[in-house]
Amino acid sequence: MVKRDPPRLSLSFVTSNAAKAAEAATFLQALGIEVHPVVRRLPEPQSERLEEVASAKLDAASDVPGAVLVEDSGLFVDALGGFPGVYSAYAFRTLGVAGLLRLLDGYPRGAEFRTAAALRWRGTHQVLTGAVRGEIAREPRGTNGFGYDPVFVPEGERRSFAEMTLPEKSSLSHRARAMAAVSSRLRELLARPASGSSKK
Ligand code: ITT
Repeated sequence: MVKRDPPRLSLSFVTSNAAKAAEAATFLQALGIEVHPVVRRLPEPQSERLEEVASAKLDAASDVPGAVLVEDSGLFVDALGGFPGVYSAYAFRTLGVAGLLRLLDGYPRGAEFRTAAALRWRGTHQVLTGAVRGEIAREPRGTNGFGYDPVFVPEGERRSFAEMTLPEKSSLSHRARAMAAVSSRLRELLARPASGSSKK
């Protein structure tokens, strides 16, 4: 029997955030998917749903040829009714991690990090998600990662994401879970070429 190598998959990942691209690329490359970062800030609509924001970002990248991946992530804090959520980038620029900690002073610390990834693949538009529950730390800890990593402690861990190596963060993270879903969907689409779109 002739043994065939699995087809080589390749995606352009469009983002303004180099650290995010590096995380996604490392994770997907380990699964045999080549990732080419395209550094660009895509317009984001005002929406309450990460999935809609990710979808709109993908539409805004219509000039990027071939298979294209974008994602939108957010930190949803229970005691703040899900804030900063879809406003996480704005809250990070304005309040910063210190401002978030001040808002949470005296409140329960439960939170969830979520990613919605939107993929354009052979004319289809797919939206896949990943999430991780955790807690907001009392003070920033660690120097790895980016954004809210110093204050997010994933469930079952004592260390913040910023105290973990990239492989450790990727064994648990919202982004890695969304990228794992992207990889599975790609394999399904390759096995059974799809038509139409799936936005879920
Ligand atoms: P894009 O160009 O891809 O939109 P961005 O940095 O604006 O890049 P998001 O809107 O998805 O990305 O991110 C919202 C905010 O959440 C932003 O301040 C990020 O730094 C932060 N963030 C996203 N993923 C994170 C992660 O894995 N760990 C810590 N902070 C994260």
